[in-house]
Amino acid sequence: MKHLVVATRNKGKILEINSLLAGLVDQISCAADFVDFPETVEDGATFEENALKKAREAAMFTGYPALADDSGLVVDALDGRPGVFSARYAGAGASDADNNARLVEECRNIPETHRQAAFVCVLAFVTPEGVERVFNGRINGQILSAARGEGGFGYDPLFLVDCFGRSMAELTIIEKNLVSHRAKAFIKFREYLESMK
Ligand code: ITT
Repeated sequence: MKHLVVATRNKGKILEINSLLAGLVDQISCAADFVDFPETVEDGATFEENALKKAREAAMFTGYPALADDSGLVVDALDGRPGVFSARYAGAGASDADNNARLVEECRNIPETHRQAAFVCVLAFVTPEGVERVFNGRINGQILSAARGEGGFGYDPLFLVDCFGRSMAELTIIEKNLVSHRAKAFIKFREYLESMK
């Protein structure tokens, strides 16, 4: 593919996505590369609705094929919260630190045996000609009582990755990109693009 717009402003995502797209796309642009790139209102009830909305607006605005990532943390004992509200769990404009503090607080009384959670990623690919596809990825883990590690972004320091026994923030970006929710969705996107050749 010649040119793909990645409809995100999240710097943590951009870092991971650039390496997940390696060798697949000649030129990658993101929201920050355009003046007045649309600020999509993420009012969908599902990750898929929000991902499609972001990708449609980006494809329409730029005239290029667009990829949007809507992702978040789903905690079983919190009835799936923060879910689609992951970016603003502690309120509009909340920082990662604010959201993590709220998560620690909400999980305070949940015993270690009941802290199952998952990171979920839905990628939406939309072209100006009207092609629309979605790809899903998920990784299971447990919510930690206190932050561990310095890597990644968002809730990574509070998410113990089952298959590594380390927090997501204790993984290198190479390790995270082997197992993450985002990586799994990108494997499906890569297969789709290759099947289109
Ligand atoms: P864009 O909409 O511009 O892509 P955003 O940060 O608002 O950026 P989302 O609406 O998809 O993105 O919200 C996802 C939130 O879920 C994100 O802000 C993190 O708090 C969390 N999240 C998603 N993927 C994550 C990951 O790999 N590690 C840690 N937290 C993650």
